[in-house]
Amino acid sequence: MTAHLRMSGLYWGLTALHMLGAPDALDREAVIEFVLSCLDSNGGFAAHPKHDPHVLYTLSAVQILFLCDALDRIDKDKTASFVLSLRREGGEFVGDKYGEVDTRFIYTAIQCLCILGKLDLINDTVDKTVKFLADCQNYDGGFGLTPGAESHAAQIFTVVAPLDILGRLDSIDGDAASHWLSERQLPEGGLNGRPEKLPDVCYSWWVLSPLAMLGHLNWIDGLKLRGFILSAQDDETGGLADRKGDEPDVFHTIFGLAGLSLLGYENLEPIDPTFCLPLALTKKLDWPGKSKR
Ligand code: GRG
Ligand code: ZN
Repeated sequence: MTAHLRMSGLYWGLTALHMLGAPDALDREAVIEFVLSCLDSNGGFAAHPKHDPHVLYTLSAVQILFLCDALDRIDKDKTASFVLSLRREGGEFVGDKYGEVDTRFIYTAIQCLCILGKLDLINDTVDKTVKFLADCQNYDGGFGLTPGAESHAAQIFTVVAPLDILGRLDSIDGDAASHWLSERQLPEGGLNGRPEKLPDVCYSWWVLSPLAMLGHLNWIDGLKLRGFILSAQDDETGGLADRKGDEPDVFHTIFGLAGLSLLGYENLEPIDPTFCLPLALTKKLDWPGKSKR
C-alpha cells in the first residue's frame, strides 16, 4: 500500500528519529542499501525498486543519504543532471518524464541541488524560476501550485522555501502570505490548509515553516497549537494522527514533531524550516540565502 511513496516514508521516519534524539535507531547499512536499490541508470531515484524515477523521491533519497553521511555512495553529478533534465524553458521544473508542473517540483529540485553542492548549475535560469514562483502568489496573499491556482498552505511552503534557499524572499509579499497563513488557526488551536477545511496536524509544518522563514512565527497562538498536536498522539503506539482519535501514521508523526520543534518543544532537536532536516546538519551546507538568516 505504501510502495509508491516508500522512499519519502523512510525520509520522514529517519528525520523524526533524528528529532527524537535516536538517529541510529535504524540499521544504517540497510537504509543505504534500500536507497541504492531505487537508483535509476539516469541518476534519479524512484520511491521503490522497479518504479519510475521522480524528483520527489530523488530529494528524499538525497536527504536520507545526507542524514546517513553517505552521499559519497552515489555519483552526485549524475543525480544532479537528472534533476537538471527536469528544468523547463520558463525556469519551472517538472516532476518526471510525464511533465506535470508544480511548485513542489521547483522546491525539491532546488533543495536537491543544494544538498549535492550543485546549485550553480541553474544560475542561468534562476531569475526566471524566481519570477515563476512569485507569479504563483494570489490576491489573497496565498500561493497555488501554478500561477492562478487556488491558495493552499502547503504550496506556500513550496514557494517560500526555495526562495529562502535562493536568498530571494524579497520578491514576494511576505506579510500578505503570513496574514493568510495566520488565518489558518481554528478556535481549537489546530491549523487547516485552506478556508473552511478541518484542522490537521500536518499543517503544523506546512503553515509554521513558512511563517518561521518569513519571521512571523508569533502570528499564530503556539500554545494552543501545541495542545492540538499533542492531543493527536496515539496512547498505544506513540504515533501522531491528523487529529485526535484517528489512526497515526509516519507522515503526521514527522510533521507534528517538526511543528512542535519549531515551537521550541522541550527535548526535540531543532528542525530547519527551509529544509525539513535537523538544523545541526543543515549548518554544514552552503546556499545563497544562508547569510540572510
Ligand atoms: C522536504 C518537507 C519536504 C517536502 C518536499 C512533497 C513536498 C516537497 C511538499 C508537499 C507539499 C504539499 C502539497 C503537501 C500537501 C499535503 C496535504 C495534506 C494535502 C492534502 O490536500 P487536500 O486538499 O487537504 O486533500 P485539505 O486539508 O485541503 O482538505
Ligand atoms: Zn494531514
